[in-house]
Amino acid sequence: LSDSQKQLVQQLNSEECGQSHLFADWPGMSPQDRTAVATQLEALDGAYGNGGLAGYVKNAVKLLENSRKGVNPLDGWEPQVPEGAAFEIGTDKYKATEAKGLEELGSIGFVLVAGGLGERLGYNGIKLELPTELATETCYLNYYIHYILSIQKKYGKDGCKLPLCIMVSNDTRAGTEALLKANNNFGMEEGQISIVQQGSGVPALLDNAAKFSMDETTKMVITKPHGHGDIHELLYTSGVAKTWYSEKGIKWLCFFQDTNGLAFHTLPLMLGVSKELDLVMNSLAVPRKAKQAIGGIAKLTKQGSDEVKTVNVEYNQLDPLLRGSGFPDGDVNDKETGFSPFPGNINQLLFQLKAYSDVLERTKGIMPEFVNPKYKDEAKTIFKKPARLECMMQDFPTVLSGDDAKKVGFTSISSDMCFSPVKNATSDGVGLQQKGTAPGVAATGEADQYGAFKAIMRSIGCQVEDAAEETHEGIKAVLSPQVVLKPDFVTCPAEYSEVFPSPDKVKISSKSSLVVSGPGSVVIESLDLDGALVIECPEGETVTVKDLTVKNDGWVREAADAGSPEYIRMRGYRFVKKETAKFGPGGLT
Ligand code: UPG
Repeated sequence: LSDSQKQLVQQLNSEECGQSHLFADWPGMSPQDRTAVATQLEALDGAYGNGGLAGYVKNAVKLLENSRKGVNPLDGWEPQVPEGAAFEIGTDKYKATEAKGLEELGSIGFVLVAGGLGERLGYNGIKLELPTELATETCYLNYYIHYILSIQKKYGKDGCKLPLCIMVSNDTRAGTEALLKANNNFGMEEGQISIVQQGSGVPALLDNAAKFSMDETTKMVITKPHGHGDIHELLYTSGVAKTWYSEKGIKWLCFFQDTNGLAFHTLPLMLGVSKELDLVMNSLAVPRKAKQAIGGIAKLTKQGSDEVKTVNVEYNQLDPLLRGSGFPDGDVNDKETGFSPFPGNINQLLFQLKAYSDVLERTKGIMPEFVNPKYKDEAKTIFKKPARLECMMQDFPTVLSGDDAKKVGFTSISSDMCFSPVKNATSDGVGLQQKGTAPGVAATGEADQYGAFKAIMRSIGCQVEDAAEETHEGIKAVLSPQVVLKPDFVTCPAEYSEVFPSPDKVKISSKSSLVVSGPGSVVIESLDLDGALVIECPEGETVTVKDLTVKNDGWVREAADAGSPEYIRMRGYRFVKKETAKFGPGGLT
């Protein structure tokens, strides 16, 4: 062992750290096996920024003690519904705020958290490779990058490259890098993407003394993920936040998750709100159904003081917090609105980069942690399965201080416009949908993307019919017509009036499919569509659609079978493209 490894072993072996069980079998082990364990411990020690493994034990003992005593970390805080800015698509208020945000769109950096395994979805690959919808089969990573490149081209200063940082984990690194490589980074330049990796997790804990769980055969420590809150520490240690601010002229930071095909329609709106209210941190929020697995944003006031914070209360903590503070029914819907009074956090966050980066310099990006052990006995001394400390990225308001702490708010809009993740296995989604909660499955993620384009088109006056709901694998969704407007055609509601200058002359029937992409300039003046139409325009060219009527057999759906690929089986249907009209600079082909 190296000297540093010997020191670490000694430290963990000490009574204070209480990990001697890890080394009990060492006398009988080969030097190679011992080195392997020591090497793993050293890596875990280095990866835990909040004091190495000794710090981890100390922090864990404290949090486990609080958990055993039933101390609620939010005890003594009174929740209230916070104030924020709420919007509806198509209103003057929406347009005015979005216009303010558009001015900032060219100075934004993007952070994609994609280290999660997606256990609830049960997909075998990385989630970023899943198709967002079946009309074009564009995968999530492609969609995100294509969007960033499109706003860079439209709103960035000459030669600017809007940066993207992707947080991966041990589980997702290889898949993410392979996907980027196979597709030439989907058009981004090499230095434009930074990849940061979460540690390989933190030790799983067996008991209240924070004894590490160990694999009996290899004698290695068993680890579990530490949560998406790691992103802040990584943006600090990698220097990404600082470099983007000081060298790349980036002013805003947008965090988003791995499978939300509606992530960016409302980005300029959110920027407008941040600018107007001078928000250091702005969370995109949606009306939340009681008990839905999305956190609630609450304004918390410390009893007996004027200390106030606006923060996400995670979905498993909201009910006990409410019950303990004057809301005896806990997490329930408001009878009038049918929604929880607390806006739902979708973890799409917008920060002022200067303030954010300053906080990182002060805190090194360390987030508060929590532990959630499930106990077997009443005395709360035996765990059903090993626990671990976790942290969440939306907890950033807890490390803000002074004036910054007051500059936390949210932008709320109906989820049809901004949020439809693919997180759940179809069978679980069926139950959720029956309860009236968004199922968060592949088919609804797809339907909602078409839905958002259609809603924005309707908001400016286009005539877009909707077909009846279809049911596949028990999930109900409106899958037709399919409308996909690529970001090199339009990136946000403000642009729709430019590309559809006479919206009342655009008619799309319920059995239609419309896919429009640039990168050249496309304007749709008048169109009567009853079938499938794909409009494409190469760079430097122009396409004007005028007096065009298209009627054909279009695209239909057929049931998936056992031989279909996994992304099809999780939907239960596939597309059969019977007939497609194509329109380009030369007209109809
Ligand atoms: N993720 C990581 N590393 C981790 C865990 C997750 O990068 O260790 C990523 C993951 O890939 C995804 C995102 O973080 O992109 C969110 O993970 P997920 O498991 O989908 O989070 P949830 O438990 O569903 O909850 C989060 C927020 C919650 C919010 C919800 C909205 O904690 O407050 O309402 O996302 O989608």
